[in-house]
Amino acid sequence: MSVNTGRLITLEGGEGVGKSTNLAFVADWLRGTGRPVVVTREPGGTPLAEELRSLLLAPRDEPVAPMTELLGFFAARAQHWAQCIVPTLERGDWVLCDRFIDATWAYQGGGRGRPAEVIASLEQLVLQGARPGLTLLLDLPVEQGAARVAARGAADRFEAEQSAFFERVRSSYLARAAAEPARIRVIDAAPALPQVQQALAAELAAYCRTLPA
Ligand code: Z5A
Repeated sequence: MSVNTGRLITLEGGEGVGKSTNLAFVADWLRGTGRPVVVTREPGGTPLAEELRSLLLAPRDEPVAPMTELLGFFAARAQHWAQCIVPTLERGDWVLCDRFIDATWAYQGGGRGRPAEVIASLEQLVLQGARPGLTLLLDLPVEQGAARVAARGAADRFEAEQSAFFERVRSSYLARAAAEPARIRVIDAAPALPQVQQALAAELAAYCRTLPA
């Protein structure tokens, strides 16, 4: 399956960087330029993928084997890709996705230490080489992200991890951005929201200028 992913934009980053907060801003910015946008998320984005999300994130007594977790994220992604993302792109609309393939590289690769060749082969199987046109990576020191989410209720299975895990996730995201600087744009998520959103708007404008009219 080959699909034009120029209209697929993803938002990435560690916990508490402001992805959910800024998702609506990015969607509004795109809609303000007349682009129809479907906003979605991973894991999730279809009824079945949302069920898989609940299974993947729920705290549980039984240890989750790293391979089970990795395959679970790809199972949810395969469903989301086939049933939501590809049909949306094929009809010419935009997709704005809260987390996508880079999260697997950062969390299961960097965080959990799953081998790169295993992730790469699953990525190839599910996405067949497709990558987002633009990835906005919100970056924040781990302790600042943790402080922002501290007020929230019960932690999910990932939020319960130690800071060393989130440091590996952050390093992995930044390494990917360094390797693909044209696609993955790093946004400093530490300043006040208006400043972060100004930076997001500048990246979106620059990206849209590169596309055919
Ligand atoms: N996961 C994975 O392991 N592998 C995969 O392939 C995929 C996902 C796809 C669920 O993700 C988990 O799945 C995730 C990785 C794993 N686990 N973790 N951690 P999620 O996206 O649903 O959950 P999340 O990362 O935990 O999201 P989050 O903690 O809600 O972060 P956020 O959406 O980036 O933050 P926020 O809710 O927008 O903002 C947090 C607070 O900060 C909030 O009170 C805001 O008002 C405040 N905020 C935001 N921006 C600012 C600024 N600029 N200044 C001050 N305060 C701010």
